[in-house]
Amino acid sequence: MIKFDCLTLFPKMVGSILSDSILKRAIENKLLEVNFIDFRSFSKMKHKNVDDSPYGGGAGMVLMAPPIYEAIHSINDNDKAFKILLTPQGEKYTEKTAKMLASKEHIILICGHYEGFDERIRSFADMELSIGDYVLTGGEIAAMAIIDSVSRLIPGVLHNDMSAPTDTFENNLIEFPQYTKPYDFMGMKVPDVLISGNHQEIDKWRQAESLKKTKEKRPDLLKEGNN
Ligand code: 6GU
Repeated sequence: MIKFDCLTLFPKMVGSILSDSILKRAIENKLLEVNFIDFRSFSKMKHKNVDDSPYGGGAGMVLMAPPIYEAIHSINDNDKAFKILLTPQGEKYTEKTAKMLASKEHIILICGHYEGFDERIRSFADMELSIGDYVLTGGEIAAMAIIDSVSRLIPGVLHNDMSAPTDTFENNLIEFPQYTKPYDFMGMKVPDVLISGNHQEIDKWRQAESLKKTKEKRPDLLKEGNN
């Protein structure tokens, strides 16, 4: 069981990934819990503002520290939770990070919006994560990516517990090619080895294809230190 508490001004957006299929079943089976906290409700400002203009001047608005601080402290056992700030300035999120997070019991995700954070918000987090080198309008899409990718690593969440270890990025490799019926699709046939019934040969072929595909598509994965 992993519990996520997601601080966001757009709870419905992040919640949309929980209403279908795998994650919905994970929640029903008590393998996963996801709560949303709209930190606007913790604003002590007249109009429930959560941002203001930057000290020193300049364009844009900056997210204020107090509503986020109060929202975090409203969560039970927040001191023991692993807190993540979602920002394009964070460490790049990979499957390795997903595995590390899958070992946690309680994760707090802090989604920013607007142009930036008050620098003091950084002191609330154990880690800052980015899902890639591009800028999103807020951390919600990153939070969805993290909740989804961590949840599928929780034992029992996927139909087949054996499927995760052969997936893309396991052992720094891309997954081998898969085929199902029909045998012949518009002249493109299933490789003979897969219908040979020889499991040793099939494993050998899959390992070789996995390596070949990785060299072609993602040679960077094969360099040491990546992923
Ligand atoms: Cl986590 N947040 C924002 N706003 N933009 C991003 C990101 C996060 N990761 C990549 N781009």
